[in-house]
Amino acid sequence: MKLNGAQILTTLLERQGIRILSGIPGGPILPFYDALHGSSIQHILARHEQGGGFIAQGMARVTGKAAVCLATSGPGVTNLLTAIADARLDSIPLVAITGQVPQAMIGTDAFQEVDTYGLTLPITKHNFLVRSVNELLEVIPLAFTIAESGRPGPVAVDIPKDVFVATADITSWPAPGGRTPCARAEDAAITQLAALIRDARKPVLYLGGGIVHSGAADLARRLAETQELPTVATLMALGALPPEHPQFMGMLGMHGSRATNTLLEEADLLIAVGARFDDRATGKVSEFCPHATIAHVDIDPAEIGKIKRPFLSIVADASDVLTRLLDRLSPDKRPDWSARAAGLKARFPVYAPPRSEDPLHPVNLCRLLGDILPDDAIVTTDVGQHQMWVAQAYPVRKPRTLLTSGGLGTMGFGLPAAIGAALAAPGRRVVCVSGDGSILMNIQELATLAEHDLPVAVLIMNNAQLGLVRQQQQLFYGQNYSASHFHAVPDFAALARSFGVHGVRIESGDDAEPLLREALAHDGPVVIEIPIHDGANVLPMVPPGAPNRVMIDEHQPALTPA
Ligand SMILES: Cc1ncc(C[n+]2csc(CCOP(=O)(O)OP(=O)(O)O)c2C)c(N)n1
Repeated sequence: MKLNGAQILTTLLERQGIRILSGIPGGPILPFYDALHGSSIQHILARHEQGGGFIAQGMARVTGKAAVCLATSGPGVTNLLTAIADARLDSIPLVAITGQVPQAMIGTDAFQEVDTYGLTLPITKHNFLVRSVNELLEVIPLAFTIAESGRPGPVAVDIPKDVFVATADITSWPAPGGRTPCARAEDAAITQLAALIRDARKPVLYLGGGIVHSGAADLARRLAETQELPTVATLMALGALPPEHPQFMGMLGMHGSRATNTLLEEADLLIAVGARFDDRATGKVSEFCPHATIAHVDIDPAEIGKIKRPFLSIVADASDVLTRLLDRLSPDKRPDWSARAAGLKARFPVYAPPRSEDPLHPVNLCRLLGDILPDDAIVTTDVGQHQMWVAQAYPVRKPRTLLTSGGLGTMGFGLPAAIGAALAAPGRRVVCVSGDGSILMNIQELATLAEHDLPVAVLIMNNAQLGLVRQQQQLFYGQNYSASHFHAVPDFAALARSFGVHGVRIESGDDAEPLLREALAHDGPVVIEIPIHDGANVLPMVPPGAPNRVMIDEHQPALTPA
């Protein structure tokens, strides 16, 4: 069968099981859009390539499967870079397919030519420049295999226009790519880890995003239960254990609770699984878990010893390690340590004034959202104070129900990621919690949302500020508020309506609960703007670079600058 490159790519993606992809067309990639026209694949027309990239990320983060985004050469590619880099830092399987000028014009400063290969090299797990139509048969399945195998990540595939239009005789199709099994952990290492746990008096289980990627949350919960292990999570692992679980201590690090960070100070064994000792989690690394022996389980050998040298390391899939570890350990009790953890947890809850006094306090709003939404609702966030309030106070009960830009911390992530989540999980309620700064970074995707009439609610906590910046300036820069306050803030409800999206504004004197319930009951897309105090801070907070025991909290709200 004679097919051109665009038709071959379309068939390869169909055979991969791709049902939906997102992007924006342009010259060099137009042959592919032409082929897509007759395909079963639904194309979501984003309004900015970064939006398209985050729509794909939303799909990938909900399903765990690689999702696809498209961009044309030049500005299409440069617009997409942030979403690719974001996927790299959070280990999200993404296949970014980009059009390139014809090969004969590469290197001539042709119209809309950029070196996509060069630009994506440092921000992808792997990247390809396809040089012939036959190469597509090898490269496309391989791109999916690389994106999903081991530690997931983004793969960029740059395809020159002449490759799209060249033809080839196809006699057979390659098998679709996909996750390949990784090497099993050594028996001896698992036995050693079991012994460390058995001998520990004050062990703590430290879960990172790898637990979610590996689908190992249930195994981690069983380990925590059978061994009485107090368990802490990074931002990316929230949902691995439900917040009310007796062993769950919440998020650690810069905005973790005093209870969590204090417990880690006392631990004698730290079992890190799928976690990368990120600086937001560890604080000053040399003083992180000062009394603990460290065991580090990670699928990526590059993570072992990158930040903290472990006593024992196991390079393997978390599911494999935890399954075999559970087989080796009989149930154990640590009543003193459990009581210490429970006591700290009870003593240092996340601070909020009583709801009746201050229903619009952001922590109370996040709790209220948790009361209203079903357990399987998907919450996305943007980046800033609102993100941290969600992490601290919204009850994330299941893996893959909180989608947030953890590693890159990209403002503008939330709305398009919510669109992707709604596309990938039809029938589920999706809420994007955003700030008045972040939402403007991809506000154009309200048009995409309106076009597809998806059940996405966008809740904007409006403090007329870049709140997290203002907070740092208040605490660490002598209240020198440089470029953190907005003097022109749009009417977000009216803006939403102009996009064809239902818009609601809750006023500060309103009874928030019934209004929020009513707005969230709206079937289609809705934007809910809520004014919040412009002085509210995310507390506790560990000053950047300080050890985690140095926490500013509501009793000590400000520091003078160094
Ligand atoms: C693309 C991008 N630019 C800049 C930053 C730095 N930054 C981090 S938080 C923040 C403020 C976010 O403001 P807003 O979205 O209103 O949220 P708030 O903190 O007020 O809740 C800024 C500017 C960033 N994370 N991402």
